[in-house]
Amino acid sequence: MKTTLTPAQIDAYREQGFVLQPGFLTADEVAELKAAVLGAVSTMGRKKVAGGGKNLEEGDTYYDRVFTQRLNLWRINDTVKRYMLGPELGRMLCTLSGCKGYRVWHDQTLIKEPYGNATGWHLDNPYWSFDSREAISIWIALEDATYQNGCMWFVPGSHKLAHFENASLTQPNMGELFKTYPAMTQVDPVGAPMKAGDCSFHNGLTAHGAGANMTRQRRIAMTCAYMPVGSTFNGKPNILPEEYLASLKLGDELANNDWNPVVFATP
Ligand SMILES: O=C(O)CCC(=O)C(=O)O
Ligand SMILES: [Fe+2]
Repeated sequence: MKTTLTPAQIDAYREQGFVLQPGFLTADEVAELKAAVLGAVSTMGRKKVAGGGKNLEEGDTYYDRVFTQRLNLWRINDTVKRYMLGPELGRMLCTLSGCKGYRVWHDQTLIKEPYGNATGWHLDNPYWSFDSREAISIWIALEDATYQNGCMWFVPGSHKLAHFENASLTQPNMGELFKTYPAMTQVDPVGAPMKAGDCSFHNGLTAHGAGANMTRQRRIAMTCAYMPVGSTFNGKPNILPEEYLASLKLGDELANNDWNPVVFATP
């Protein structure tokens, strides 16, 4: 795992709201993580959230055909946990943002199947149960991600324009987000093709999306979202387990070490 970041990458992340890390995983690491991800997915059937979260099932809507989405694989697979919750990765997040520590929010594999729908432009943080300008997601290509099969796209600098309002990902209009944020249309989006093993980091308020998969192969990605330590409950359920949700009051710190363990904290 290539965990060093250059000053130019850190500046790019802070200015543009995303950065690429080519060669993040070696070919052996890609093979190991991919096998673990696909193994975990196959044990889940149509269930979308592993390990006790909200009970969601895959159907056949437009959104179900954007990708095969399975969350919190780390809770049922130790290899996924070792990669996605490792302290070296956690340290990279702190280096990028300057935050003191991160907890895992949730992981998710996003497999854009052959002929899969495009991923509409959206922001991530507004889906989650905390509001932060410093949440970060990693997106790791486990197969080459290309313009043909639906690589990621980002709007540079959009994290500085965003607040906590979003477009719904479950409706099919790609550009819905820009009705809320017209200023984001002043900047050209940037495509991010990746080789298997490359990754990107994006801020939870950076506008991003992906094209349709026009090919006969699967576009397999493993992603994980991280929440700054100290973040507080904003009232949104997202995928929180019902019992935990019922115990939370607005403003409570999200500090459940079983559900959202710390991946890195600066001593
Ligand atoms: O993989 C995709 O198509 C979208 C990924 C995404 O939205 C994310 O990682 O936050
Ligand atoms: Fe996203």
